[in-house]
Amino acid sequence: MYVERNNSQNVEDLKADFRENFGEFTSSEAAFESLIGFVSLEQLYSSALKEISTKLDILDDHFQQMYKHNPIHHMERRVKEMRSLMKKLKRKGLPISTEAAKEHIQDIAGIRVICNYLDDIYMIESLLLKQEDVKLLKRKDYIKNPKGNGYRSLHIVVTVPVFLANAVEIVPVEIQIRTIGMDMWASLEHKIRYKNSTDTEQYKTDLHECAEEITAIENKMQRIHSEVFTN
Ligand code: 0O2
Repeated sequence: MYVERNNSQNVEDLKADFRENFGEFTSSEAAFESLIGFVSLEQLYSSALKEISTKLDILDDHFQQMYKHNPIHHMERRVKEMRSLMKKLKRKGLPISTEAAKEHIQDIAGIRVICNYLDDIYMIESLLLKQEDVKLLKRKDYIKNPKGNGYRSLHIVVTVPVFLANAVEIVPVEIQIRTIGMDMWASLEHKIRYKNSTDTEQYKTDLHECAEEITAIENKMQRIHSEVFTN
């Protein structure tokens, strides 16, 4: 099952984003060209997301057929909003251009794969990386090495070819693979962090404890699941 985070912006939002960054362009024609470029970029990265999602769907279906187990609970995918993309380019001191975005930003296309059990995470990763058209660019294992605040998730950036009418583009996709528990934790922590209120500090310890408790429960459930269903 997919949850599509629909980031398509309306015309007024697009105009506002461009007005904000208009100083970067030498003329209105250059700004217009750039706008067109960003719109095509969105389509390219959205196609890459479809390619990766289909691969993951096929793996999940085949796993169910072979072992009566679905490793994937659900998936969420999104193309980064143009506004956040421009902000990220600025933050990194890069020009507001599709060339800079393509070269330096690896999370324009993002997919979150929510798995049922801990072992499913690494199994999905390994099956995906075995596919010869999928190449690993970057890997961060925040499960083996959780972040200080308790955040856990496996992050990989892979490239996948997208076959267009007149070319083949090799497009990076960021994949975050995590369990239902890790996802529940990350959603709450993200919401609290972006609430921007001064009293969010007080939840840091609680959240850290939650992360440890979730880890303990997930390890226990993994052990039970493996004992019952392996053999
Ligand atoms: P959004 O809205 O989810 O896209 P980068 O920032 O990508 O250039 P880096 O350091 O490689 O560089 O990023 P990393 O560590 O792989 O993490 C990027 C994404 O992971 C974040 O995206 C979050 O989605 C998620 N993430 C990382 N750390 C945390 C955390 O402590 N809490 C939560 N809830 N999520 C985290 P963005 O861009 O922040 O936002």
